[in-house]
Amino acid sequence: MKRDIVIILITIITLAIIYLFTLRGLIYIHTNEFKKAKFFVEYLPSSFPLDPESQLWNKLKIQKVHLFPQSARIPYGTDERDIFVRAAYNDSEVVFILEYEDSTKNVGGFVNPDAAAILFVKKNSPETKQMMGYGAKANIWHWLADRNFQKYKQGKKYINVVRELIAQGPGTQIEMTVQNVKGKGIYKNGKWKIVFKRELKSKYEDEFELGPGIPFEIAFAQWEGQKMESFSKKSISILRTLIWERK
Ligand SMILES: [Ca+2]
Repeated sequence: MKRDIVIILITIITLAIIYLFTLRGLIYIHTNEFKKAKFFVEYLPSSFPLDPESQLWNKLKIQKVHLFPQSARIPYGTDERDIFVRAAYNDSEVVFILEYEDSTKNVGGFVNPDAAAILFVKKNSPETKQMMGYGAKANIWHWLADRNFQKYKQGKKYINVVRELIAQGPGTQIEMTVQNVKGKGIYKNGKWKIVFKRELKSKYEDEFELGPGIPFEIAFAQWEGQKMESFSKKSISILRTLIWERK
């Protein structure tokens, strides 16, 4: 009996030590990445198609963005993942092309739709965590595979494939009354490729003006429909400083 208690105690202490080291490691990774993280938008003097497979995107550098399971709010995210992002602006528009592996094409039905999002928040705002803004207004572009299917496969032209949202902390997101982000996703060879596009100029009160000289931070999120992910059950990146490059 006494021996059993000792074994249980040793097991608990060992697990506690492993947990603390893992946690410390994660905090270290987050802190270090947070300090140096940047995301680049390249100047590309061309009109931007909505086609995720356009050859034009090959001119842009691909940036790997690591995602962590959302861990601040129940239900938590499930996985660490990588997505690959290209981005460009011209004199009137900005475009982001997201690409990531997904072994299942989920466009609704019995499971949730696959989805991805981009968040913008003004730099040096009160600390913004977990994608939805935190004491500071955020703009969110939320692409959904079911809407994508309805628009491009079922011909429902009036559907916005990307929801443009405003948020000021988790659970506060509301859809803007004017929707200005266009999007299109293609699923091929076990990968989603998604284009998000918007005019740099703001067309709505709470919509941010984007472009060089305006300091912003950016983050990305992804939901795997097959794992019934939606809302806070997602994988998210840390915030990165948005750099508008002009060579
Ligand atoms: Ca999926």
